[in-house]
Amino acid sequence: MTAGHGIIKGMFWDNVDISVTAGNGGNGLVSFRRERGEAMGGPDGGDGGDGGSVVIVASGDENTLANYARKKEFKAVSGKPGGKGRKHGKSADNLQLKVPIGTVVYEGDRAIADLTNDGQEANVAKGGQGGYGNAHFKSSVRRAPRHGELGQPGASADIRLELKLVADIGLVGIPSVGKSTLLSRITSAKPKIADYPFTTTIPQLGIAQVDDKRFAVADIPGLIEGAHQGKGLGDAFLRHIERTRVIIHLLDATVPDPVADYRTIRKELESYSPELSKKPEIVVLNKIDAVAKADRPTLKKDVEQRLGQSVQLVSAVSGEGIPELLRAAGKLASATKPPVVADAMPTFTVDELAPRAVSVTKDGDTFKVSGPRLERLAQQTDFENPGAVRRFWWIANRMGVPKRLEKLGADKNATISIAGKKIAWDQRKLK
Ligand SMILES: Nc1nc2c(ncn2[C@@H]2O[C@H](COP(=O)(O)OP(=O)(O)OP(=O)(O)O)[C@@H](O)[C@H]2O)c(=O)[nH]1
Ligand SMILES: [Mg+2]
Repeated sequence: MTAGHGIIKGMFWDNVDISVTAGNGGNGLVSFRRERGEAMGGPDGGDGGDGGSVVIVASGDENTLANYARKKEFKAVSGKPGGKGRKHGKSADNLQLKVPIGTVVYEGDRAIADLTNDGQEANVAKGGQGGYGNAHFKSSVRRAPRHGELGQPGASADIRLELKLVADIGLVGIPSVGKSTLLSRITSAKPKIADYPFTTTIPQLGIAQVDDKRFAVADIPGLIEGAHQGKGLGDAFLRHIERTRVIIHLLDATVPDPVADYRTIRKELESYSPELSKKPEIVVLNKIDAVAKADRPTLKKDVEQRLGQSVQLVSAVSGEGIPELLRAAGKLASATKPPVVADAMPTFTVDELAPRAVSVTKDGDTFKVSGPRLERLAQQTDFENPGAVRRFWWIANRMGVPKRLEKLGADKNATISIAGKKIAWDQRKLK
């Protein structure tokens, strides 16, 4: 599946790669009150504001992913630094990226969010937390803390957005069997209809009413043998029926061998995905108006025998057999759960709930320390500031890091790498 193949085949953007970066947290301020007659007042540095996250939001107002076709990088705003007088820096707003309902968000091959409802959100890059100002570190024993925290960097991620229409019923078949004619018959959609193959180049959606229930029906471009290798319009459009509940497989009753067409399509469905080929299916012989009444029972029987399953006879043009087909499809759809691609909504930041686990490894002359909590602390530590360094090592000590460094043979000149920073290990700071 190539990204954005839709531009060639009719400007229907349904697959885009973008990169997102959240805003950094604002730095906490180190400052002291200045009052008349006092050499130095208490610490009054405020906390930094949080950076904005990048949030993908499903919206009924959007139909394609075209907004993401040209612009590829999206950055949320950073939080403001803390101010004097304990002034809290302003937190930044989240950057909201609107996408059509039915968009699946991928990171690599993993689907991380499946936005099937209007307003549903996925936070794909969490904004950095603001750092504490020095006022925060004041205590009865530490009246004049000279360090604050740096803001935490915003998370970033490369993600792929894929639009998969959310339909109950998907129409499949080789070109010109009458899929679009059927869609126009059962819904108010007005797809293009013509007697040449590949008339439909972009998926179409319509709503069909069956008794008191409504069903979304998706009409997709015709498939031919070798579609999974890119023949015809290829098979990438099948993603739009990946989560339909039911497939209506349309055959042309007027061709010499509709069963051969059936097998061709089944093979393509199977090579696209085993899940897709397992969906409940209704097989339909269309264009029955063009078959003499007397020949219809024999045709039905013959096809059913060769397929080993029942088929329905309809005419999308005259309307014959359509109510029966709709009722059967509606019943099957109601009885089948819609498949969900992904329902987890993780974010790409270090997990704050992660255990305090740290790992210490040796790589040449450097000692690598990793672990979500300590890494976050390191990101927020200004290693030029002695007070901040003391706090870092105090916490690292409680997590058992120095002991493990010693075990690996680190001495007081050792260089330690953590969260992309190279820091010195000065044991004296502990004592
Ligand atoms: N006689 C008859 N002709 C039909 C019927 N349904 C469709 N057709 C004709 O078949 C031709 C193809 O119809 P489409 O609906 O465009 O077929 P399609 O399956 O959507 O084709 P692609 O979009 O190319 O995959 C058109 O000329 C239609 O008028 C039918 O029930 N009876
Ligand atoms: Mg069509």
